[in-house]
Amino acid sequence: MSVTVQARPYEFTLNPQQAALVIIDMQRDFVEPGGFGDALGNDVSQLRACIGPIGAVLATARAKNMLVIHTREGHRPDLADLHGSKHRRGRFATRIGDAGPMGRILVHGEVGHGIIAELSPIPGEPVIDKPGKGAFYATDLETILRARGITQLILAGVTTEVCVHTTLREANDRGFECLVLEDGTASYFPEFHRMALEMACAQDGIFGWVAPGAAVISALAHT
Ligand code: C5J
Repeated sequence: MSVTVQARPYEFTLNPQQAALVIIDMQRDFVEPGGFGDALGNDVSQLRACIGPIGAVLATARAKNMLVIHTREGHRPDLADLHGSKHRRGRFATRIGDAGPMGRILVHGEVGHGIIAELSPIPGEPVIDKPGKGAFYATDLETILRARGITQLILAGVTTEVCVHTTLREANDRGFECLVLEDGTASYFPEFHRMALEMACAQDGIFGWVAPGAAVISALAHT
């Protein structure tokens, strides 16, 4: 049974059986002091605003038995999957793979690489480890989605204009219908967040739809 989500630029017809909630990179390395985001000179407190709204949609998705997928950006301990171009970029004192207060920055298995406690995956929810910004690049995400018959994605996480937008674009080109949670995403730069959302739904939905978490929750209440 499909339901209608009040969204921009117009209503989104959501079919919960064919939809997945994809929560992107809600890792300590981006959200907490001492991680990758902090090492790049960002005010990581900017990202906390999206935790509550994501948690609310996550609870509803679980209650409605929707597929929930989590992603984590990071690299193998030997950094063999880290492009030199990504490793070298920027003039920062701390780089990917260097030791920090939460372990080696953006490295699998380190404390900082983990998803924040508030949004921890539960058994049965696939966790996708991705070396790039987009969740489709060099991962099995598309295989998992196709195997479950998923055609629609509700995108949440951080950061709006980087990993969320890259994933949105990848998904759009692969034929998935995407809705971005406007309060379930965040950026270190509020104006980038706002513009990334505008870009997502400009031109009558060039990449998809944008809606607050409450609109998704209220639509799912009818299922
Ligand atoms: C960044 C991400 N910003 N998850 N990663 O490097 O958006």
